[in-house]
Amino acid sequence: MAGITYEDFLDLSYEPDESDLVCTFRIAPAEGMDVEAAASRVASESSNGTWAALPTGEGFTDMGATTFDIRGSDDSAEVDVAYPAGLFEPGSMPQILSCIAGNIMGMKAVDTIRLADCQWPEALVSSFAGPQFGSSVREEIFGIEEDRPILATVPKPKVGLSTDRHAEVGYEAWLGGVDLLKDDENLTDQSFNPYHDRLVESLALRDDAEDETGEKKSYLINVTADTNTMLERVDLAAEEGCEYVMVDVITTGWAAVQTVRERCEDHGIAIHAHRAMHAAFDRLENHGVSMRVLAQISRLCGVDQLHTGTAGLGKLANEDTVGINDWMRSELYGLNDVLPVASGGLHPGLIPDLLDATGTNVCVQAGGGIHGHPDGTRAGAAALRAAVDGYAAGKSLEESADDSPELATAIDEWGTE
Ligand code: CAP
Ligand code: MG
Repeated sequence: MAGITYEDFLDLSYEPDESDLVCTFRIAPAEGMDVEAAASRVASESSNGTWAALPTGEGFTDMGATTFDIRGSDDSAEVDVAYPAGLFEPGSMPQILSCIAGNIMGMKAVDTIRLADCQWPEALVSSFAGPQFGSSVREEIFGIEEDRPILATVPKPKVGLSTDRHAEVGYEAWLGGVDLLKDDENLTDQSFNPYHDRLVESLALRDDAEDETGEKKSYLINVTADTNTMLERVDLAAEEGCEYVMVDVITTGWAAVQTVRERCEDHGIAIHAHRAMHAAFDRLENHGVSMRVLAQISRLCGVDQLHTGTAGLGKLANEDTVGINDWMRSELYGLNDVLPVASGGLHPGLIPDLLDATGTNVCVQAGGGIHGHPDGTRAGAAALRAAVDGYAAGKSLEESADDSPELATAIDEWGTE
């Protein structure tokens, strides 16, 4: 029977149209499957094909994708697939992902498959809100003029601190020199530290910290929840005077992120994106969805700052932090950039290596590397601040430590690696 078959999805002479979404996949074909057969199945299953030959005819518009480049062998290859614009619902990240990162991830035709990169066409990019502020949070919220990163901290232990104690830890960190207090990912609205109490108490101490230091301080509260609850939390945060909220973007889901982004614009507040669970998608190099693509999705959906790792330093595995950060700053049809957040096992002794790799237009976040300081949170924050201020002033870490006993103690405690 005539109709759509797998062969229809492979055309190595095809040149993508500028309205196409082009995706690069890394695939390992299943045993006995040659790379062309596997690659055509990727384009088929992710657009309009299936395992059986299908009738077409009247009342049918061809939304088929085309595999147009294959680099590699039957064991492992990089494959470029072009998707026609009409396949996608503009502005719907769930619909796009159901195509390009959907059934194909479990297809038996491949042993492994990774969505490694996307080139987004203008029409699709323009259908998303994109970041409201991006890296301009540094000037717009904090008015920081020096060439230094925003400094953030998350109270530790992650959960279990009472509201009073949590707010007090934040206050100490602000006084020590941190700009931004952040909730941890698994702290939302639990009985030991309810959301609304924490919001009000933390902001009261933020105001005190601003008066005492003469610097702008901010608090980003974790609003992550089901979408309706999250919107209520955003409204409360804005009413009480937050400039930011934190959303755990992968666990909460992209549709919710898009909805929260709209509500945040109503209030003019920024979104800090935490990325718990990203490693379930991106840690295995040959399978899943790369962090690079997750960062692209985050930017389109409109977060202002996003965790992208620590350039190999610290406690967590990272995928190409610097390359991802460069992409987040790259020109994308006028869409705002995203401020990268470096976090995960950071401490003051790592600052020079970190900032050499990432530059200073970032947010640096340290939890254990502040609150684990032998002299407490305020000293830990002062140590981190001395390290970044020294870096911005062109001093070595040792020179900075000469002027900061807190930094000297941090280096004694944790070293510089
Ligand atoms: C860091 C952190 C962050 C991770 C997120 C934590 O604490 O608060 O959630 O850094 O990782 O809970 O581990 P420490 P990533 O500073 O004490 O390590 O940025 O890689 O998504
Ligand atoms: Mg955390």
